[in-house]
Amino acid sequence: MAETADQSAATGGWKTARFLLEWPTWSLTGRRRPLLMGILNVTPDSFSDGGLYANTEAALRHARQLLDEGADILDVGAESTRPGARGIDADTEWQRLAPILSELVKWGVPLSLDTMKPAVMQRGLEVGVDILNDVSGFTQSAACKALAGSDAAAVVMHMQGEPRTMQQSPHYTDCVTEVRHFLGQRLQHLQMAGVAANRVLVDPGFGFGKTLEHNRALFAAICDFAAMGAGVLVGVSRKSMIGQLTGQADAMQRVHGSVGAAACAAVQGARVLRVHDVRATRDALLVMDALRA
Ligand code: HH2
Repeated sequence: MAETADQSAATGGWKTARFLLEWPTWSLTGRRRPLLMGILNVTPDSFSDGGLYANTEAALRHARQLLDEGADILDVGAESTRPGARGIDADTEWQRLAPILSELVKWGVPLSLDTMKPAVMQRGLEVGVDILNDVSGFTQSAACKALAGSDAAAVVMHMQGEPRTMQQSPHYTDCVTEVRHFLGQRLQHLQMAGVAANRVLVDPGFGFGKTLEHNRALFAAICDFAAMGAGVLVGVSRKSMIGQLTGQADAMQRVHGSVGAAACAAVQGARVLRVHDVRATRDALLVMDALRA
């Protein structure tokens, strides 16, 4: 069942549990520009900031900083999905999340939960998160059910394989077509489960079972993903593709490269940019807004 464009998150705004997130516009062209999703990893082992915000006080301080810098949405994750990561169990994941989510939900800002586990999604929904961000694309029926039984919004991401092994030998016949096919099927499935189109964004999943060439092809196709009728979220912040393109082996040194990629994604029509470095990305977007003809 096709929905009209106006009912989709691509054009009419993103309907989350508590907030309708409207897309801001570039002042010169009137076209839509992206919202910024600030990353809060409460993990000991994330690839770029593992361990920095693993205790509640440090995590909340960083959340405040992300908002002060201009984040529109906070995305909280407690399990690293970096290449090679071994998963943790749902109870461990929830123990890391519970004190942070229960506080952040009171701040009145759009709150996204980055998890692949239906049991964690369910607990997050009970606490009141607004968005479920599933890097496995709601392929588990319990994840789909948890989402459909709530008012939360969703980020549906493509991943080939699983984090532990996904970068060993990613392989596609035609990466863009295959990722688009997967996302199209997931959109259809969610719609049939009763999740309205204006709740869902898609994400090609940069770095999740992809080589640099795959990532470049997907990046060049952001406009094609946007044409699927759902808004597109782009997450490349500090990732190894930025390291490969800049020669920066240390993830903390990839800020400038990440801002360049974010600006490029914004021009191509991304609706949400998932970033570690909110201030730097925001400043770049403001300058683009002021100077682009
Ligand atoms: N990337 C990461 C985690 N979650 N979610 C979406 N939708 N898109 C992404 O590209 C994405 C994501 C990996 O980045 P990070 O959270 O910084 O690292 P780690 O998984 O090591 O915690």
